[in-house]
Amino acid sequence: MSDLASPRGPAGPRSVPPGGEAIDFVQLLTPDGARKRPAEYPLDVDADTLRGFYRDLVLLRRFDTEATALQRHGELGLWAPLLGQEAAQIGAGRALAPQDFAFPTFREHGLTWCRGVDPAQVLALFRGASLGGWDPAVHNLHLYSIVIGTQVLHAAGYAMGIQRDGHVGTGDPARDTAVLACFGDGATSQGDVNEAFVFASVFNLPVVFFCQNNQFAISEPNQRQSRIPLYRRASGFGFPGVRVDGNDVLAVYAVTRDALDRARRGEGPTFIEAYTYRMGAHTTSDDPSRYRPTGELEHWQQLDPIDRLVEYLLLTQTGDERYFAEIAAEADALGVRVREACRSIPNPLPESMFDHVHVEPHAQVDADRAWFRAYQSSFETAGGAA
Ligand SMILES: Cc1ncc(C[n+]2csc(CCOP(=O)(O)OP(=O)(O)O)c2C)c(N)n1
Repeated sequence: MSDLASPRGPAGPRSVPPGGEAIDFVQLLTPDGARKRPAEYPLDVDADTLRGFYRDLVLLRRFDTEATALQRHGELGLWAPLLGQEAAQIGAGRALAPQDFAFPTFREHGLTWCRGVDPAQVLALFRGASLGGWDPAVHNLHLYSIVIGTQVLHAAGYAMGIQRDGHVGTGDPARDTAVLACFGDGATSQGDVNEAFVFASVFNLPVVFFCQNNQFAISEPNQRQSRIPLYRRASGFGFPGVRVDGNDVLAVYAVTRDALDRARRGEGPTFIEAYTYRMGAHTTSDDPSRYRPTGELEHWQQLDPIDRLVEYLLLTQTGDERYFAEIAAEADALGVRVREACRSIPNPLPESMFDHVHVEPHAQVDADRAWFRAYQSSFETAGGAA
Protein backbone atom coordinates (compact mmCIF):
# COMPACT_ATOMS: atom_id res chain seq x y z
CA MET A 1 0.00 0.00 0.00
CA SER A 2 1.32 3.42 -0.78
CA ASP A 3 0.52 6.39 1.38
CA LEU A 4 -1.89 9.18 0.83
CA ALA A 5 -0.13 11.99 -1.00
CA SER A 6 1.00 13.90 2.07
CA PRO A 7 -0.12 14.59 5.60
CA ARG A 8 -2.47 17.50 5.83
CA GLY A 9 -2.83 20.17 8.42
CA PRO A 10 -5.80 20.09 10.73
CA ALA A 11 -7.76 22.48 8.59
CA GLY A 12 -6.81 20.76 5.34
CA PRO A 13 -9.30 19.56 2.76
CA ARG A 14 -11.29 16.34 3.11
CA SER A 15 -9.46 13.25 1.83
CA VAL A 16 -12.15 12.24 -0.61
CA PRO A 17 -13.59 15.32 -2.20
CA PRO A 18 -15.86 14.46 -5.10
CA GLY A 19 -13.53 13.93 -8.03
CA GLY A 20 -10.58 14.06 -5.66
CA GLU A 21 -7.48 11.92 -5.42
CA ALA A 22 -7.66 8.16 -5.64
CA ILE A 23 -7.24 6.20 -2.43
CA ASP A 24 -4.90 3.26 -2.55
CA PHE A 25 -6.39 0.16 -0.96
CA VAL A 26 -7.03 -3.53 -1.46
CA GLN A 27 -9.94 -3.93 -3.83
CA LEU A 28 -11.44 -7.06 -5.38
CA LEU A 29 -14.57 -5.52 -6.84
CA THR A 30 -14.60 -2.10 -8.49
CA PRO A 31 -17.63 0.18 -8.19
CA ASP A 32 -18.57 -0.99 -11.74
CA GLY A 33 -18.60 -4.61 -10.61
CA ALA A 34 -15.33 -5.62 -12.32
CA ARG A 35 -13.36 -8.31 -10.50
CA LYS A 36 -9.74 -7.65 -9.52
CA ARG A 37 -7.41 -10.41 -8.34
CA PRO A 38 -4.56 -9.03 -6.20
CA ALA A 39 -1.97 -11.76 -5.66
CA GLU A 40 -1.75 -11.18 -1.87
CA TYR A 41 -5.46 -11.85 -1.37
CA PRO A 42 -6.53 -14.80 -3.49
CA LEU A 43 -10.25 -15.42 -3.16
CA ASP A 44 -12.39 -17.98 -4.90
CA VAL A 45 -15.99 -17.80 -3.83
CA ASP A 46 -18.68 -20.05 -5.24
CA ALA A 47 -22.03 -18.81 -6.50
CA ASP A 48 -23.88 -19.61 -3.28
CA THR A 49 -21.38 -17.63 -1.21
CA LEU A 50 -21.66 -14.66 -3.54
CA ARG A 51 -25.44 -14.77 -3.38
CA GLY A 52 -25.16 -15.12 0.39
CA PHE A 53 -23.17 -11.89 0.56
CA TYR A 54 -25.80 -10.12 -1.51
CA ARG A 55 -28.60 -11.43 0.69
CA ASP A 56 -26.74 -10.34 3.83
CA LEU A 57 -26.16 -6.84 2.49
CA VAL A 58 -29.74 -6.31 1.37
CA LEU A 59 -31.36 -7.71 4.51
CA LEU A 60 -28.98 -5.81 6.74
CA ARG A 61 -29.75 -2.57 4.94
CA ARG A 62 -33.45 -3.24 5.34
CA PHE A 63 -33.08 -3.95 9.04
CA ASP A 64 -31.15 -0.73 9.47
CA THR A 65 -33.69 1.30 7.47
CA GLU A 66 -36.57 -0.14 9.47
CA ALA A 67 -34.81 0.59 12.74
CA THR A 68 -34.23 4.20 11.70
CA ALA A 69 -37.93 4.48 10.82
CA LEU A 70 -38.95 2.87 14.11
CA GLN A 71 -36.97 5.51 15.97
CA ARG A 72 -38.72 8.24 13.98
CA HIS A 73 -42.04 6.66 15.01
CA GLY A 74 -41.06 6.87 18.66
CA GLU A 75 -40.55 3.12 19.06
CA LEU A 76 -36.82 3.37 19.81
CA GLY A 77 -35.03 5.89 21.99
CA LEU A 78 -32.14 6.13 19.55
CA TRP A 79 -30.63 4.32 16.57
CA ALA A 80 -27.11 4.35 15.16
CA PRO A 81 -27.50 3.77 11.41
CA LEU A 82 -24.92 1.82 9.44
CA LEU A 83 -26.07 2.90 5.98
CA GLY A 84 -23.06 2.66 3.66
CA GLN A 85 -21.04 0.41 5.97
CA GLU A 86 -22.83 -2.85 5.16
CA ALA A 87 -19.98 -4.39 3.14
CA ALA A 88 -17.39 -3.61 5.80
CA GLN A 89 -19.45 -5.27 8.51
CA ILE A 90 -20.64 -8.28 6.51
CA GLY A 91 -17.20 -8.90 5.03
CA ALA A 92 -15.62 -8.92 8.49
CA GLY A 93 -18.48 -10.81 10.14
CA ARG A 94 -18.52 -13.60 7.57
CA ALA A 95 -14.75 -14.02 7.86
CA LEU A 96 -15.07 -15.10 11.51
CA ALA A 97 -14.78 -18.76 12.45
CA PRO A 98 -17.50 -19.97 14.84
CA GLN A 99 -15.12 -20.07 17.82
CA ASP A 100 -13.72 -16.58 17.20
CA PHE A 101 -14.90 -13.84 19.55
CA ALA A 102 -15.82 -10.34 18.40
CA PHE A 103 -16.06 -7.04 20.24
CA PRO A 104 -18.43 -4.58 18.53
CA THR A 105 -19.07 -0.87 18.76
CA PHE A 106 -22.68 0.35 19.01
CA ARG A 107 -23.04 0.48 15.20
CA GLU A 108 -22.13 -3.14 14.47
CA HIS A 109 -25.55 -4.39 13.42
CA GLY A 110 -23.89 -6.32 10.59
CA LEU A 111 -21.83 -8.21 13.10
CA THR A 112 -24.87 -9.09 15.23
CA TRP A 113 -26.52 -10.22 12.01
CA CYS A 114 -23.62 -12.50 11.09
CA ARG A 115 -23.39 -13.89 14.61
CA GLY A 116 -27.05 -14.92 14.63
CA VAL A 117 -28.38 -12.38 17.12
CA ASP A 118 -32.12 -11.85 16.64
CA PRO A 119 -32.68 -8.28 15.34
CA ALA A 120 -35.35 -7.87 18.03
CA GLN A 121 -32.66 -8.30 20.68
CA VAL A 122 -30.68 -5.45 19.14
CA LEU A 123 -33.81 -3.30 19.06
CA ALA A 124 -34.57 -4.08 22.71
CA LEU A 125 -31.33 -2.36 23.60
CA PHE A 126 -32.16 0.79 21.63
CA ARG A 127 -35.71 0.72 22.98
CA GLY A 128 -34.38 0.85 26.51
CA ALA A 129 -35.96 -2.52 27.29
CA SER A 130 -32.72 -4.40 27.81
CA LEU A 131 -29.42 -3.57 29.47
CA GLY A 132 -27.48 -5.81 27.10
CA GLY A 133 -29.46 -7.36 24.30
CA TRP A 134 -28.02 -10.86 23.96
CA ASP A 135 -25.90 -13.42 25.76
CA PRO A 136 -22.28 -12.92 24.61
CA ALA A 137 -21.42 -16.55 25.36
CA VAL A 138 -24.16 -17.83 23.03
CA HIS A 139 -23.07 -15.72 20.06
CA ASN A 140 -19.35 -15.30 20.72
CA LEU A 141 -20.09 -11.61 20.45
CA HIS A 142 -19.59 -9.12 23.23
CA LEU A 143 -22.29 -6.57 23.96
CA TYR A 144 -22.26 -3.22 22.18
CA SER A 145 -19.94 -0.65 23.66
CA ILE A 146 -20.99 2.98 23.71
CA VAL A 147 -17.95 4.21 25.60
CA ILE A 148 -15.66 4.76 22.64
CA GLY A 149 -12.66 2.48 22.46
CA THR A 150 -13.15 0.49 25.67
CA GLN A 151 -14.00 -2.70 23.79
CA VAL A 152 -10.64 -2.63 22.00
CA LEU A 153 -8.78 -2.94 25.28
CA HIS A 154 -11.23 -5.65 26.38
CA ALA A 155 -10.54 -7.48 23.13
CA ALA A 156 -6.80 -7.41 23.77
CA GLY A 157 -7.39 -8.80 27.26
CA TYR A 158 -9.63 -11.54 25.91
CA ALA A 159 -7.03 -12.39 23.27
CA MET A 160 -4.42 -12.68 26.00
CA GLY A 161 -6.71 -15.10 27.82
CA ILE A 162 -7.27 -17.41 24.88
CA GLN A 163 -3.57 -17.32 24.08
CA ARG A 164 -2.73 -18.42 27.63
CA ASP A 165 -5.47 -21.06 27.57
CA GLY A 166 -3.68 -22.64 24.61
CA HIS A 167 -6.18 -21.79 21.88
CA VAL A 168 -3.65 -20.27 19.50
CA GLY A 169 -1.17 -21.82 17.09
CA THR A 170 -2.01 -25.47 17.78
CA GLY A 171 -2.77 -26.20 14.12
CA ASP A 172 -6.22 -27.51 15.05
CA PRO A 173 -8.68 -25.45 13.00
CA ALA A 174 -11.49 -26.12 15.45
CA ARG A 175 -9.40 -25.00 18.44
CA ASP A 176 -7.33 -22.05 17.28
CA THR A 177 -9.20 -18.86 18.01
CA ALA A 178 -8.91 -15.22 17.01
CA VAL A 179 -10.47 -12.04 18.36
CA LEU A 180 -11.96 -9.27 16.26
CA ALA A 181 -11.92 -5.79 17.79
CA CYS A 182 -14.16 -3.29 15.98
CA PHE A 183 -13.89 0.46 16.31
CA GLY A 184 -14.21 3.65 14.33
CA ASP A 185 -11.72 6.18 13.01
CA GLY A 186 -12.47 8.52 15.90
CA ALA A 187 -11.69 5.79 18.43
CA THR A 188 -8.10 5.63 17.18
CA SER A 189 -7.51 8.86 19.14
CA GLN A 190 -8.53 7.19 22.40
CA GLY A 191 -5.93 6.11 24.92
CA ASP A 192 -7.60 2.73 25.43
CA VAL A 193 -7.19 1.85 21.77
CA ASN A 194 -3.52 2.75 21.70
CA GLU A 195 -2.92 0.82 24.92
CA ALA A 196 -4.56 -2.20 23.31
CA PHE A 197 -2.16 -1.85 20.36
CA VAL A 198 0.82 -1.90 22.72
CA PHE A 199 -0.35 -5.00 24.59
CA ALA A 200 -1.31 -6.80 21.39
CA SER A 201 2.05 -6.08 19.86
CA VAL A 202 4.36 -6.99 22.70
CA PHE A 203 2.41 -10.11 23.68
CA ASN A 204 1.82 -11.11 20.04
CA LEU A 205 -1.91 -11.44 20.71
CA PRO A 206 -4.35 -13.17 18.35
CA VAL A 207 -6.39 -10.04 17.68
CA VAL A 208 -7.48 -8.28 14.51
CA PHE A 209 -8.08 -4.57 14.92
CA PHE A 210 -10.88 -3.76 12.51
CA CYS A 211 -11.29 -0.03 12.08
CA GLN A 212 -14.16 1.24 9.98
CA ASN A 213 -13.00 4.59 8.75
CA ASN A 214 -16.39 6.05 7.92
CA GLN A 215 -14.72 9.49 7.65
CA PHE A 216 -16.33 11.05 10.71
CA ALA A 217 -16.38 10.89 14.48
CA ILE A 218 -19.82 12.47 14.76
CA SER A 219 -19.00 15.80 13.03
CA GLU A 220 -15.22 15.58 13.35
CA PRO A 221 -13.62 14.65 10.03
CA ASN A 222 -10.90 12.04 9.90
CA GLN A 223 -8.29 14.64 9.02
CA ARG A 224 -8.58 16.01 12.54
CA GLN A 225 -7.85 12.60 14.02
CA SER A 226 -4.74 11.75 12.03
CA ARG A 227 -2.20 13.34 9.69
CA ILE A 228 -1.33 9.97 8.22
CA PRO A 229 -3.59 7.21 6.88
CA LEU A 230 -4.85 5.24 9.87
CA TYR A 231 -3.54 1.87 8.71
CA ARG A 232 0.01 3.24 8.82
CA ARG A 233 -0.27 3.71 12.57
CA ALA A 234 0.17 -0.06 12.95
CA SER A 235 3.80 -0.08 11.87
CA GLY A 236 4.70 2.24 14.74
CA PHE A 237 3.31 -0.34 17.14
CA GLY A 238 5.10 -3.18 15.37
CA PHE A 239 2.42 -5.09 13.49
CA PRO A 240 1.08 -4.99 9.95
CA GLY A 241 -1.57 -2.54 8.81
CA VAL A 242 -3.62 -2.80 5.65
CA ARG A 243 -6.20 -0.54 4.06
CA VAL A 244 -9.10 -2.16 2.27
CA ASP A 245 -11.97 -0.79 0.24
CA GLY A 246 -14.64 -0.94 2.91
CA ASN A 247 -17.43 -0.82 0.33
CA ASP A 248 -16.18 -3.99 -1.32
CA VAL A 249 -17.52 -7.00 0.56
CA LEU A 250 -15.18 -9.43 -1.20
CA ALA A 251 -12.08 -7.43 -0.36
CA VAL A 252 -13.06 -6.94 3.27
CA TYR A 253 -13.84 -10.64 3.56
CA ALA A 254 -10.51 -11.67 2.01
CA VAL A 255 -8.39 -9.26 4.03
CA THR A 256 -10.13 -10.01 7.33
CA ARG A 257 -10.00 -13.77 6.75
CA ASP A 258 -6.30 -13.52 6.08
CA ALA A 259 -5.69 -11.49 9.25
CA LEU A 260 -7.82 -13.82 11.40
CA ASP A 261 -5.96 -16.86 10.02
CA ARG A 262 -2.70 -15.18 10.88
CA ALA A 263 -3.90 -14.48 14.41
CA ARG A 264 -5.08 -18.07 14.92
CA ARG A 265 -1.71 -19.37 13.73
CA GLY A 266 -0.07 -17.34 16.50
CA GLU A 267 1.50 -14.74 14.21
CA GLY A 268 0.05 -11.80 16.09
CA PRO A 269 -2.17 -8.80 15.49
CA THR A 270 -3.13 -6.98 12.29
CA PHE A 271 -4.69 -3.56 11.87
CA ILE A 272 -7.29 -3.29 9.10
CA GLU A 273 -8.58 0.07 7.99
CA ALA A 274 -11.83 -0.46 6.10
CA TYR A 275 -12.19 2.72 4.12
CA THR A 276 -15.86 3.53 3.87
CA TYR A 277 -18.46 6.23 4.46
CA ARG A 278 -21.35 6.72 6.81
CA MET A 279 -24.12 7.69 4.42
CA GLY A 280 -26.62 8.32 7.19
CA ALA A 281 -26.55 10.31 10.39
CA HIS A 282 -24.19 9.51 13.24
CA THR A 283 -27.29 8.61 15.23
CA THR A 284 -30.92 9.60 14.88
CA SER A 285 -30.07 12.60 17.10
CA ASP A 286 -27.64 13.99 14.54
CA ASP A 287 -28.07 16.16 11.45
CA PRO A 288 -25.14 15.49 9.09
CA SER A 289 -26.18 18.26 6.72
CA ARG A 290 -24.62 20.66 9.26
CA TYR A 291 -21.09 19.35 8.70
CA ARG A 292 -21.00 17.31 5.50
CA PRO A 293 -19.28 19.03 2.58
CA THR A 294 -21.50 19.62 -0.41
CA GLY A 295 -21.45 16.79 -2.94
CA GLU A 296 -19.69 14.29 -0.66
CA LEU A 297 -22.70 12.06 -0.05
CA GLU A 298 -23.47 11.97 -3.77
CA HIS A 299 -19.85 10.98 -4.43
CA TRP A 300 -20.06 8.05 -2.05
CA GLN A 301 -23.45 6.98 -3.34
CA GLN A 302 -21.64 6.18 -6.59
CA LEU A 303 -19.50 3.77 -4.57
CA ASP A 304 -22.45 2.00 -2.94
CA PRO A 305 -21.50 -1.44 -1.58
CA ILE A 306 -24.65 -3.17 -2.82
CA ASP A 307 -24.74 -1.72 -6.34
CA ARG A 308 -21.33 -3.10 -7.29
CA LEU A 309 -22.28 -6.58 -6.14
CA VAL A 310 -25.45 -6.42 -8.21
CA GLU A 311 -23.30 -5.56 -11.22
CA TYR A 312 -20.95 -8.45 -10.52
CA LEU A 313 -23.78 -10.94 -10.01
CA LEU A 314 -25.31 -9.87 -13.30
CA LEU A 315 -21.98 -9.96 -15.16
CA THR A 316 -21.20 -13.46 -13.88
CA GLN A 317 -24.82 -14.60 -14.29
CA THR A 318 -24.84 -15.56 -10.64
CA GLY A 319 -27.95 -13.52 -10.02
CA ASP A 320 -30.80 -12.42 -12.24
CA GLU A 321 -33.88 -10.24 -11.88
CA ARG A 322 -35.88 -13.14 -10.45
CA TYR A 323 -33.28 -13.73 -7.76
CA PHE A 324 -33.14 -10.03 -6.88
CA ALA A 325 -36.94 -9.97 -6.61
CA GLU A 326 -36.83 -12.96 -4.25
CA ILE A 327 -34.40 -11.20 -1.96
CA ALA A 328 -36.45 -8.00 -2.11
CA ALA A 329 -39.49 -9.99 -1.00
CA GLU A 330 -37.47 -11.52 1.83
CA ALA A 331 -36.39 -8.01 2.85
CA ASP A 332 -40.03 -6.88 2.90
CA ALA A 333 -40.91 -9.83 5.12
CA LEU A 334 -37.99 -8.99 7.41
CA GLY A 335 -39.25 -5.41 7.64
CA VAL A 336 -42.69 -6.61 8.77
CA ARG A 337 -41.12 -9.01 11.27
CA VAL A 338 -38.81 -6.34 12.68
CA ARG A 339 -41.64 -3.81 13.11
CA GLU A 340 -43.90 -6.33 14.81
CA ALA A 341 -41.12 -7.67 17.01
CA CYS A 342 -40.11 -4.17 18.09
CA ARG A 343 -43.64 -3.18 19.09
CA SER A 344 -44.14 -6.35 21.09
CA ILE A 345 -40.93 -6.13 23.15
CA PRO A 346 -42.18 -6.30 26.75
CA ASN A 347 -41.26 -3.62 29.25
CA PRO A 348 -38.82 -5.19 31.69
CA LEU A 349 -39.54 -5.39 35.39
CA PRO A 350 -37.42 -2.80 37.24
CA GLU A 351 -35.83 -5.52 39.35
CA SER A 352 -34.47 -7.23 36.23
CA MET A 353 -31.55 -4.78 36.54
CA PHE A 354 -30.10 -7.21 39.08
CA ASP A 355 -30.27 -10.21 36.75
CA HIS A 356 -26.89 -10.04 35.04
CA VAL A 357 -24.69 -8.36 37.65
CA HIS A 358 -22.94 -11.68 38.24
CA VAL A 359 -23.08 -14.92 36.27
CA GLU A 360 -23.51 -16.94 39.48
CA PRO A 361 -25.94 -16.09 42.32
CA HIS A 362 -24.38 -13.56 44.68
CA ALA A 363 -25.40 -12.78 48.26
CA GLN A 364 -24.94 -9.01 47.92
CA VAL A 365 -27.04 -8.87 44.76
CA ASP A 366 -29.74 -11.00 46.41
CA ALA A 367 -29.81 -8.61 49.35
CA ASP A 368 -30.00 -5.57 47.05
CA ARG A 369 -32.84 -7.17 45.08
CA ALA A 370 -34.76 -7.93 48.28
CA TRP A 371 -34.29 -4.35 49.49
CA PHE A 372 -35.47 -3.01 46.13
CA ARG A 373 -38.59 -5.22 46.19
CA ALA A 374 -39.44 -4.00 49.67
CA TYR A 375 -38.83 -0.41 48.58
CA GLN A 376 -41.19 -0.82 45.63
CA SER A 377 -43.90 -2.42 47.73
CA SER A 378 -43.65 0.46 50.22
CA PHE A 379 -45.19 2.65 47.51
CA GLU A 380 -48.04 0.18 47.01
CA THR A 381 -48.79 0.26 50.76
CA ALA A 382 -48.59 4.05 50.84
CA GLY A 383 -50.86 4.29 47.80
CA GLY A 384 -53.39 1.87 49.38
CA ALA A 385 -53.52 3.86 52.63
CA ALA A 386 -54.04 7.20 50.89
C1 LIG B 1 -15.17 7.83 25.76
C2 LIG B 1 -16.21 8.51 24.94
N1 LIG B 1 -16.02 9.77 24.51
C3 LIG B 1 -16.96 10.38 23.76
C4 LIG B 1 -18.12 9.73 23.44
C5 LIG B 1 -19.17 10.42 22.57
N2 LIG B 1 -19.17 9.80 21.23
C6 LIG B 1 -20.09 8.90 20.86
S1 LIG B 1 -19.84 8.35 19.31
C7 LIG B 1 -18.49 9.33 19.12
C8 LIG B 1 -17.71 9.33 17.83
C9 LIG B 1 -17.12 8.01 17.52
O1 LIG B 1 -16.53 8.06 16.25
P1 LIG B 1 -15.85 6.83 15.59
O2 LIG B 1 -14.97 6.13 16.56
O3 LIG B 1 -15.25 7.27 14.31
O4 LIG B 1 -17.07 5.82 15.30
P2 LIG B 1 -18.39 6.08 14.44
O5 LIG B 1 -19.39 6.69 15.38
O6 LIG B 1 -18.04 6.97 13.31
O7 LIG B 1 -18.85 4.73 14.00
C10 LIG B 1 -18.25 10.09 20.26
C11 LIG B 1 -17.16 11.06 20.40
C12 LIG B 1 -18.29 8.41 23.91
N3 LIG B 1 -19.39 7.69 23.62
N4 LIG B 1 -17.32 7.82 24.64
